[in-house]
Formats: sequence, C-alpha cells, structure tokens
Amino acid sequence: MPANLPPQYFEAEKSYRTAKSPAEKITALEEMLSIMPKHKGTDHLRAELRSRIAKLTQQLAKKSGTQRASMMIEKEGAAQIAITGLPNSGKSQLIASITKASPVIADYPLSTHNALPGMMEFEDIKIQLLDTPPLGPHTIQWWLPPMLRQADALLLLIDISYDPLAQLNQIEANLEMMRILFKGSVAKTEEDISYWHKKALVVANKLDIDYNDHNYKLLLDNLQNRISVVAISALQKKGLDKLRLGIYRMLDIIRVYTKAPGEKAVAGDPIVLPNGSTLLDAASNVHKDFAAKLRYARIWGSGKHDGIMASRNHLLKDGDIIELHL
Ligand SMILES: Nc1nc2c(ncn2[C@@H]2O[C@H](COP(=O)(O)OP(=O)(O)O)[C@@H](O)[C@H]2O)c(=O)[nH]1
Ligand SMILES: [Mg+2]
Repeated sequence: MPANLPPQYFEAEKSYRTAKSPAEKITALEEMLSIMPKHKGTDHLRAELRSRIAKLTQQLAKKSGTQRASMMIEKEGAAQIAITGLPNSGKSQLIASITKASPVIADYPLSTHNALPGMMEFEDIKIQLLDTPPLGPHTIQWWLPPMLRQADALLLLIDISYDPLAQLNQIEANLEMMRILFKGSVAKTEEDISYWHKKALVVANKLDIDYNDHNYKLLLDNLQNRISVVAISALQKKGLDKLRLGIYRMLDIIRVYTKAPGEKAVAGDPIVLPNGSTLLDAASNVHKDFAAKLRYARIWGSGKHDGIMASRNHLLKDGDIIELHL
C-alpha cells in the first residue's frame, strides 16, 4: 500500500468495506480511484481497483433481470461502437438511418432509455453500432458507463444547430466522470491506467438546416485536427458514406482474405485484425493451433511479387490474400 494516500481515500475504503450491495461497492471503488494520486507507485493498486469494478459490474449485470438485456449487448461483427451525445442530438435517428434497427425517434429529450444495437455495413464487413441513452446531468442508467467503456470506439454526436463547442465540452466532461478519455481529448493526454482510453470520431449532425454551416466551421476551427469530424444529416441520410469510411479509418483495422492452394480467395469474408498485425496473428485468428503449426505462407497483395513466401512476422496490409501451409 503506497504510504502517501490522502485521508479521504481511507474514508472511501471504509465505505467500500461496509457497503452491502455491489452497486454501493462500485461507487466506493470509483471514489477511491478518483482520489488516488496518479504515479508509478500507485499503478498496481489502480489496476486492481479497476478490475474489482469490472468484476462487480459483471455480477450486477447477471443479477438485475430486465436491465440485463441492455447492459450485456454482445459484440457482433468487426467492432462495437457506441453512439453517445446529449439528448436530441439524433443518436436514435442515426441508428435508424444507417442500420436496419428501428429505435424510438422523438423531438423530446430522454426518449431513449435502453441501448439498442444495429449492424452497419461497410464494404464487405459489418460493424455494430449501439444507440444509447443520452449523457447529461440526468439520471444516468447505471449500466451506461460500463457499456461505453466496453465499446471498441465512440461516436460523439453533436447537434450542429446550436453551440457545438459547449456540447463537445459537456460530452468530454461527462465521459471523464465515467473515467473515459478519448484520443484527442483535451482533458488529459498522458496514458493514465485508471482511465479507459477510447478511439473517437466527432459526428456533426443536422447539417440539412442551412444556417448550421457557421457552427460547423466553428467546430472544425476549434478541433484543429486533434480529432476527426464528419458532417452528416441523419434525417436526410446525407454524408453517411463518409461516416462509414470515417468509422472504418478510426478503428485502424485491416481485412485479410484466406485462400486454399489452387483456389480463389473467399470473397466477402475477411478476417478482421488490428492494423500492425502479422501473418502469425492472422493464422492464430483462423485457428488457435495454426500459429504453432504454420510452416509457411504465401501472400498476394502487399508483396512486390504476388504469391511470394512470407515470414511469420510479415506485416499484413488491408486487402492482402494469404494461403496458410501447415
Ligand atoms: N433537421 C434534422 N433533424 C434531425 C436530424 N437527426 C435527428 N433529428 C431530429 O432531432 C430529434 C431528436 O432525434 P433523436 O434521434 O430522437 O435524438 P436522440 O435523443 O439523440 O436519440 C428528432 O425530432 C429528430 O427528428 C437531422 O439530421 N436533421
Ligand atoms: Mg434516442
């Protein structure tokens, strides 16, 4: 136990020990985490607290009947992305326009109480999007923070018809309270292990309302490329192809196709891997035993000569075709 913990920490720890329900325990652990000084000496303890929070959240999700459904949305497809933002920004409209899901869309705030998944197609892969309840000073569903933390990436949806910078600030502040930081966030830049670090894309919605151009420029000027922005009209289905591409790029993934000797690659059914993956990573993705059994592989696409033999640590590129020899 690091010696220099402030007295408030021990108070929070006491409420953790006396807490009766998992929900109370989580609250106390979150508090301990926020009080604890952030330096090398507390790394281990902070990691420990995070894993206790994760375990308790899982327990809670298993117990709490009706809420379980929205909490435990299993990842499907190449990635799971949560759409988040303030009330009325158009989260549900976006899901309805870009996937086949049909959530409630309404002009009053807080119309979404549950999370709803939908599958978005991008070329030959599918990416799961989650419609979620809004951020803000309202009663936030207890499962919203773990859901956002669990997602592979976030879409930060902004209603461009009013003050975009205030909205972005509020989104950032709300996420930070949930211990979530995103790449390009001004809040904190250092790698802090007591936070969940997410990739994020800012989506400026309602661009169909013409006076919104001004607000959009304001947003772009302020962000100065620290985070990518895509402008859309969810209602009129404009900019959605750009959004699909933006999401794909944000994920930083590659698609690799396998083929059997003498045959063509299976079109439309790629293995999806993080950018920077090697042939060996692809092999173990196909089957856990393949990495050990792999004798050699031939590769088409990223090599200078198609069909060359490639080494196990050959870096793969999007669109490569591989032939594994065991
Ligand atoms: N003009 C315009 N209105 C939109 C757009 N997207 C959503 N809306 C409207 O904004 C309101 C809130 O939308 P909703 O999807 O329910 O927002 P949510 O609370 O973020 O889920 C509804 O009245 C929608 O019709 C858009 O692209 N353009
Ligand atoms: Mg909604």
